[in-house]
Amino acid sequence: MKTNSSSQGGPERAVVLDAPGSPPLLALVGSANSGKTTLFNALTGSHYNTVNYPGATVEYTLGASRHLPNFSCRVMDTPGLTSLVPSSPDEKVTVDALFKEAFQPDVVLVVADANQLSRHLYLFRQLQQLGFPLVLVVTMEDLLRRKGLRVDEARLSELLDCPVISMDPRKSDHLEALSRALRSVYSEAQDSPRPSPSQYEHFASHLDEAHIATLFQTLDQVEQLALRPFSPEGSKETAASRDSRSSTYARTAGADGILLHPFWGLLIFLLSMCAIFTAIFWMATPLMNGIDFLFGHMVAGTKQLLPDSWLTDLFADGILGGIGAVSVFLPQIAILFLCMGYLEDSGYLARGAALVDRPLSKIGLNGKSFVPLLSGYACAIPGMMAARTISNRFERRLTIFIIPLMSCSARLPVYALLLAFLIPKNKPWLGGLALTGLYMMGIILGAIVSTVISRFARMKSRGTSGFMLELPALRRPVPRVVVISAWHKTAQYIRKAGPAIVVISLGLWVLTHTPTPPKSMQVGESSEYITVSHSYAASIGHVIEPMTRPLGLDWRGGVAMICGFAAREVFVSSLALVYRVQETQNDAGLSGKLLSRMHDLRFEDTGKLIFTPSTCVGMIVFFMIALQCLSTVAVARKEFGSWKPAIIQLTLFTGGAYLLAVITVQGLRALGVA
Ligand SMILES: Nc1nc2c(ncn2[C@@H]2O[C@H](COP(=O)(O)OP(=O)(O)OP(=O)(O)O)[C@@H](O)[C@H]2O)c(=O)[nH]1
Ligand SMILES: [Mg+2]
Repeated sequence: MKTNSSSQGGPERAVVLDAPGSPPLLALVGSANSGKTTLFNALTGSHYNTVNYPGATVEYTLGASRHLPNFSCRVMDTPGLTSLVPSSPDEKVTVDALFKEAFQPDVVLVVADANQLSRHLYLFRQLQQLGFPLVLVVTMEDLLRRKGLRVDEARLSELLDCPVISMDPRKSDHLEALSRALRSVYSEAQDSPRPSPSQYEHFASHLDEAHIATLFQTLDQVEQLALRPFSPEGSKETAASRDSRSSTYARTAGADGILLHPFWGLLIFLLSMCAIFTAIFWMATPLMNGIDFLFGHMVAGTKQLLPDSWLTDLFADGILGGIGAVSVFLPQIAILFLCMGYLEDSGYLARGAALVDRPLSKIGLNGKSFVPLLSGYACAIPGMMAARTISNRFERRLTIFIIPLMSCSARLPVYALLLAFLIPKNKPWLGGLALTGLYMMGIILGAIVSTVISRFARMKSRGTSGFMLELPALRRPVPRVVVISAWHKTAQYIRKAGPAIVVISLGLWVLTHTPTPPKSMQVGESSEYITVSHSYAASIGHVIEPMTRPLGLDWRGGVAMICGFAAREVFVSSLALVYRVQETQNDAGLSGKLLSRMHDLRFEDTGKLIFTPSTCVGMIVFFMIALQCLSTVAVARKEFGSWKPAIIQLTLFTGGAYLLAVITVQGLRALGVA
C-alpha cells in the first residue's frame, strides 16, 4: 500500500536540476509522517501517495510549484529524516539531496508535526546551525486543537528566528502566506553561499551527546512557550463539550488497549481482513458482470461491423479480448485499494506494525519490515523500495527477499478466476475466506523462508536494529483522500498492466495463428482448432509439455503460463486466447465464456478434462509462490546491489513453486481428488 516516489501514481515531471537559469529549488524536509508529501502534492498538483504511517517516501521527487501563488520554483519532496546523521538508506537520500552540489536547495521548507513539536524541531535546529535559508511549516494542528492546544505562530517564529506557517496541507489554504514567507527568505539569502559538503562533514563529526541533550532541553522549552491553550473559536467551550472531547481521547486510548492487545488485537485484525476479502468477492460481482457484458458485446460488435478478415480477428480477439479478460478484475482491485486505503488513513494499519513487531523479530525481521511487506501486497516493487527505511542491512535484505511472497494485486485476477472455477457462485463468503487464506499464506510462507535464512545466518554475528514506530493518532479517514488515492493506485495498475497485456495478446494471437495450415486441412467446423494446433505456439507448447503435464496442464496451459512471466495477470488473457474462448457459443460475457469453456476443455490425446479441482489448486499454489514478474527481478537486483541474491530469489521461488505445485496436484490425485 505504502508506495514511494517512483512507483506512485503522480505525473512524473522531468525537471533538470542544475540547468542554468532554472527556477529556485525548494526542498521539503522533516520527520517521517509529518505531511511533506501531502504538502508537495498541494504545491505541485501531483498525486503522490500519502499514508498515515512513517516511511512512505523513500526517494526524492521533483515537481513544479504550480499552485504556489507568485513564487515560481521547483519543489523537491524527500524521505523522512529525524537528524542530519542518517541511520538508514532512505534517510541518506535526504542528506545527499541537501548537500550534493547539483541538488543544493535555495530554500529548505521544514515540515514539523505540531503534536511532536520539540522532537521535530531537532532537525530544524541542525539545519539552522548549518546556515540553510529556512521556512517552518507546522502541520496537524487540527489534531493538536482536539487536545485543547494550539500553536502560537508569531511566538514560535520569534523563538526560532524564522518564518512559521501553521497549515493543514490537505486543504489548500495558507498558500498565499507560505509564498510570502518563501519569497522573503529567498530574496534575503539569494547571494549567500549554501552549506558545503565539507561543512557538513565537520558538523557531523563534531556532534556530541552532551550537546544533543542540551539542544533537546531548549527545544522542550520552545515547545512549552509556543503552545497555547485552545478553546473552539467564538463559542465559549461548555463543560459538556470539553467532557465530550476528553472522553473521545479516553476512547482512543481505550481503543488502542484493545487494538494492540496480543490476542484480541490479532483477532480483530484477522476479522477485518476476512471482511475486506469477502467484500472484494461480493461487492465486485455486479460491476464485474457489467464490464464482462460490455467487452463481450464490444468483441461481437467489432466482428459484425468490420469486414471478415484476419485483421478484424486480431483486433477483436487479440486486443479487445485480452484487455477485457483482465479488465473484469478491476472492480476487485479497486475495492481492495479502497478498503486498505481506509484502514491506512485511519491509522489502523500502523497498529498492525506494532502488533506484529514481536512475531516478526522472532523470525529475523523487524517491526519496520511490516510497511514494506504490506506494500508488497499491492506490488512487490514499491515494497522492496520501502525496505530502505530499515537500517540494519541483514534485516533489510531479508525483507526484500521475502516480499515477492506477499500476494500482489497482479495475482488477484488469477486467484479470482481459479476460485470462481472452484467455488459455487452463490457462496461469496467461501471465496472471501479462501482469498483471506491465500493472502495469509503469503505471510506464513514469508515467515518460514525468513526463519530458515535467519537461523542459517545466525552463525555469523549480526546486530539487530531497534524498532521505533510512531503510532499516528487514530482518526476518521477523509473519504475524498481515500477515494482519490484508490483511484490513482487503480489507474497506475492499469498503466502498468495494460501495455503488457496488449503486447502479449498481440504476440500470442500471431503465434497461435501462424503459420497457416495447409489448405487441405482448412475444412469443416474445427478449422480454428486446426489453425492453433499447427501454430508456432503449439510447437513451443509441445516442447514444454513434459513440464506442464505433471501440473495437469496440456501444452496450451503451458503457453499461458509462460506468458504470465510478462505479468501475472496476462495468464488470464492468455488462457482466453490459447483456448479459443471467443468461439464458445453462449451468451455469457468474456469471463463467463472462459469459465464455462474451462469446465469442458479436454486433453487432445486422452480426452480427459484439463481443468479439474486438483489442477486448479496446483495452479493457485504455483502462482502464490512463483516469482513470475521480470520487473521485480530488476528492482530486486537494484535494491540488493548485486545480481546474485536476485537470481537466487528468482530460482528458489519459481523452482519451489513448480515443485510444490506438482506435489499438490499429484498428491491430491493420489487422495482421489479429480
Ligand atoms: N489531520 C491531519 N492529517 C494530516 C495533516 N497533514 C498531513 N496529514 C496526513 O498525515 C499522513 C502523513 O502524510 P504524508 O504527507 O504521507 O507524510 P510524509 O511526511 O510525506 O511522510 P514520509 O514520506 O513517511 O516521510 C497522511 O495520512 C496525511 O493525509 C494535517 O495537517 N492534519
Ligand atoms: Mg512522504
